[in-house]
Amino acid sequence: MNTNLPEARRALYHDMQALHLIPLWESLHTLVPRQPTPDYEAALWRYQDILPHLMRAGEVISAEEAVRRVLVLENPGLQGSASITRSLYAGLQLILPGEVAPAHRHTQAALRFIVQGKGAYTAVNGERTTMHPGDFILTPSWTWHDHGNPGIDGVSEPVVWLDGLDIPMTRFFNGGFAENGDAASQPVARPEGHSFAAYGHNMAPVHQCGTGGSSPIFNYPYERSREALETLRRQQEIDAWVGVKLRYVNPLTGGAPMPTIGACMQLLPAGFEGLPHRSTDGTVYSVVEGRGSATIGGRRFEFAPRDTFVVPSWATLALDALDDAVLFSFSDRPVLQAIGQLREEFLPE
Ligand code: 1HN
Repeated sequence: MNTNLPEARRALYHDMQALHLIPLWESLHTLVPRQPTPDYEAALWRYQDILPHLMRAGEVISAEEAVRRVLVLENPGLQGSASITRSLYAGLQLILPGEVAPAHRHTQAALRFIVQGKGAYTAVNGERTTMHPGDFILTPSWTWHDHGNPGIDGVSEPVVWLDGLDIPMTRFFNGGFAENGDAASQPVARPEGHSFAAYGHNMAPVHQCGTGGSSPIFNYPYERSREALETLRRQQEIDAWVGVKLRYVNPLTGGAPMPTIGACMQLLPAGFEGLPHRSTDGTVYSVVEGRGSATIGGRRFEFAPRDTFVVPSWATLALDALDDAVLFSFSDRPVLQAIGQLREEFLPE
C-alpha cells in the first residue's frame, strides 16, 4: 500500500473526476443512513396569514390568466422545489365568483381538500361535483379536469381549497405529460352525483368491473366522513395515538384512492393528549375543525381551523386538542407500502 494514503487518495479522486467516477466509500454512510434523515422540515402555515395574500392574488391575476391561481406551500427546507415534502406538492387555490380554471390533464395525480366557501365545482372526466368545505376530491392521473365558481343558492363567494399533487414524484421519474382541453370547460357527459350513486354506497355496477388504479368515487363528501367519525367516537375507545381515524379507500380495491397518494380523516376529542408516533410517509395535515397543537420532532405548533402543517418522514408527531378537532391528512403512503418501505412506530410517551 502507498505510504502517503491521504495524498494518494486525493490524487486518485482527482484523476477519476474526468471519467465521472466517485469513490463510494466516502459517502456510503449518507447514501445508506441507519434511519430516515429527511432534508425538509416540519412547518405550519396559518390560514389567517395566507388568506390576505391569496385575496391579493385574486386582485392581481385572474384564474384564467393564471390557469391555476395557487399559492404554493413550499417547505422551508426545500426552497426552489415547489414541494412540501420530498415526494409531494401542496398549494392553496382560489377561485372567485364567475371564474373558470380551464380544462387540462396531466400525468400528475391531484387531490383537492375544500377549505372555505361554497358555489364552486370541479369537473372530472365529464362529471361535475359541487365542492363543500371538508370534501375530499380526486383528479387522478391523466383525467380531464376544470373548475368553476358559478355560485349556488344565491351564494356567490370566493372558494379556497388545498391542492395536493405527486408532482415531485413525477419529476423524479420523469413521467410528466400534460395537455390542454379544446374548451375552457369540458362538456358535461353525466349528471352530478352519478359516480357517487354507482360506487359510493358499498355497491358497484354489475357490468363494470374495471378497477383501474384510482377510485371511481371522485368526491368523498365531508358530511359522510364527519358523521362516521362522530358515531365511532361515541361507540369505541379513543386510540391513544390518533384519536378516531379512518382512511379513504378505493371501494373497488380497498386500497388507497390513488396509486401515489393516501388520505385520512381523524377526530380528536376535546382535551385529547395524544401519544407520539412516527411513520416513514411524510404527511400533510389540513385542520378542518378545532384548535390544538402538533408537536413534531419536539417542536410545538399550535393549529386552528384551515391551517396546514407538514410532518416529515420518521419525525415523531403528538397531537393535542383543545376543542373537538378534525384533521384531514394525505401522504405518499401507498407508494412506500408498495415498495416495502412503510414503517410505523407507536411510542409509549
Ligand atoms: C393543477 O392542475 C391544479 O387542476 C392545481 O387545480 C395545481 C399544480 C401544478 C400542476 C397542475 C388544478 C397544480 C396543477
